[in-house]
Amino acid sequence: MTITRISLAALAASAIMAIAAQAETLRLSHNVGDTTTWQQGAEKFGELLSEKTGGAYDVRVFPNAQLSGGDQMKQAEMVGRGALDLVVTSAINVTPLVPEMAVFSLPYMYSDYAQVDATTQGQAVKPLEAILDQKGIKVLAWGENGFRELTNNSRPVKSPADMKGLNIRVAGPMYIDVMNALGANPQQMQWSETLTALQQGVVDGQENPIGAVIIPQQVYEMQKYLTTWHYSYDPLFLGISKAKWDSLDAETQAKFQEAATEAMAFQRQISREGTDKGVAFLKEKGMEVYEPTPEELAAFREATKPAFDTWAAKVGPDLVKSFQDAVASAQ
Ligand code: X2X
Repeated sequence: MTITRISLAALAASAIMAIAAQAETLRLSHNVGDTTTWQQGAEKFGELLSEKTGGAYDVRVFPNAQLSGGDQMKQAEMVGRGALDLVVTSAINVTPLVPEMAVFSLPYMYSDYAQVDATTQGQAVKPLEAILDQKGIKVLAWGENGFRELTNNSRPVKSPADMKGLNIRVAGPMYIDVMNALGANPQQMQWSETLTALQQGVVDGQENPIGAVIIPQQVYEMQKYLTTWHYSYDPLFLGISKAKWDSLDAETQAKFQEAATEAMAFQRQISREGTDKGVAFLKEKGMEVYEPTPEELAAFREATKPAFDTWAAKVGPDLVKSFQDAVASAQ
């Protein structure tokens, strides 16, 4: 009796070890710090995937674009050719590979989350998913970086005139045009170098979402002024290399899909919660927060219109129109 018990236990233990030994480790890259909602969403995906596949897969999360030498724009291309298994990144970082991805972040495309969800959680994103698929990236689910808000260390910004001459770090090419339209001096820089640049005063300011980035990366430690101008929205997506995806059987694919959908729903939720509570938190931390009136927002929208038009042409009028239609349907 005792012997049977022992050997059963030993058998169970060796079975567990065999499963653990067989677990395949997938590498997931993202390009912000490990305190962010990007990291939390990525970790959640790993947990859910492991659960759903009985431990067959293990996701290792690499923050700060470590796996692409600090280059946040290179991750998508690496996933595309199968050099990385998985990526969580924002649409902006994919615009060098797929210019159409700029559609989300066109200045003042959206004014609220209902409008955002009408696109990212609906049919409007399907043509983008098809383009990414051709580049070797299968989009599993859409998450959220969020509405990008301006911070700087020089002065409160209430109008386009206040932007004149400010040195603003930007992530990608569209924002160079937007900042130029506002009279600021844009400087494109990797996120991984931006915190140091802000600290050392190399640039006066930057723009990023409150819940996903500004708070978890403690941007308030080095920036005095924040303007909630909601000028540009930025989604995240969780993507898998098409080569990896195509190697999975249908049942396993369904588990990846479920894990991704749940993880990105969680990630959107915590980003929004962080943003909702964020302004009060940032004031507590000593930031001077300016929330523009509807008239002031209209002035920013008007001033950024030339950049909207330039980039709408690059994105393509049909895609822009389908996004605008989805946005209008949410009202
Ligand atoms: O670099 C940025 O500003 C960030 C973190 O928001 C992006 O990845 C676009």
